[in-house]
Amino acid sequence: MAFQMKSEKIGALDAVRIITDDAEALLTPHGAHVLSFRPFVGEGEDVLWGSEKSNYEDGKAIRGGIPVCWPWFGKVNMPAHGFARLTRWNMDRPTEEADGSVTVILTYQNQEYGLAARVTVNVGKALTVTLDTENISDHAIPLTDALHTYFHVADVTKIRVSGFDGCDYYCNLAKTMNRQNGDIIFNREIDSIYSAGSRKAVIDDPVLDRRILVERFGSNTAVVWNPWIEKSAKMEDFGDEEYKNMLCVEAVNTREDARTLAPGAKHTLATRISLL
Ligand code: TA6
Repeated sequence: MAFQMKSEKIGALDAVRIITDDAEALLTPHGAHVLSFRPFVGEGEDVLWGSEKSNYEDGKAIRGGIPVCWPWFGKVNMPAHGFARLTRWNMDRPTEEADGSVTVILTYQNQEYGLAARVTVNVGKALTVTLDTENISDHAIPLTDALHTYFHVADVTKIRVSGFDGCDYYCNLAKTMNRQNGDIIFNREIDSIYSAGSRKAVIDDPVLDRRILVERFGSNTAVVWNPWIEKSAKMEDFGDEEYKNMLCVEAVNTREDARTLAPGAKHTLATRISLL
C-alpha cells in the first residue's frame, strides 16, 4: 500500500501525519520535530511522550517528541539546547522506500553561524532520525548536539533501562562522576550523561508489556533524564504529575564527545527507535 499523508495543525504549527503499513508518525517542520510514533504492533500505544502543557508556536520549544538540540547541547550558550528547535525548517515531500517505510528530509542552514543541518526521518517498523551537520564556513566550528527523545511509559517507577551497566556517567545534578551498577531505575530526579557504553538501550515497561530498543549512531554519549517532582512543578510547559509517564534517553554529542568541524567537514548523529 502506498503511504498516506495528512496535513494537520498542532497549536499554531503545521504538521504532517504519515501513515504506512507498519506505523504512524506525526512531525512538524518547526524544529524538524517528530511528535509521535505509533508502530502498529502490540497495543499500538505512542512510543513518544508529549506534555499536555507544551507550547506549539513559532519561537518556542516543544515539550516532548524528539527535540533537535543544535548547534549546541545544554546551556553552553543561550537559548538552551540551541536555536534550531525554535524555528521552521524546510521540509521536502515524503518519499516511499522499497521496504514500504517513508522518508522525510528537513533542512536548515544558518549562514551567519556557518553550519547547515539536515534531518532525515524514516518511518516504518522502526523510527530512525538522522541529524547531519556540515560546516559551510571557512573556519572551524564547535558542535554539540542531541536527539532529545521523550519516551512514553505507563509508570516510570516500574520501568528499568538496561544497556549502561558498568558505564561511567556524569551526574548533572550532583556534578559528580559515577559508575552505573545494573539497570537504571527511577525513584528520584535523574539527569545523567553516560559516556561510551553500549549503543543500545532497552526501556522495559512491564505495565505496557513492551520493550523499546533505543539505538544511537555517531554518538559516544547518552543522556537519561527524568525531572521528577520538584523540577516538573517548576516547568510551565510540563504538568506536575507528568514525570510519572515519561523519560528521556537521548543520542548526544557533548562533554568529551563534543565535536569540532573543520570547513566542509560533516558529522552524523542518529537514533533508531523500535519495539522488541
Ligand atoms: O537532556 C537533559 C537536559 O539537559 C536537562 O538538564 C533538562 O534541562 C532537559 O534537558 C530539558 O531541557 P529544556 O531546555 O528542553 O527544558
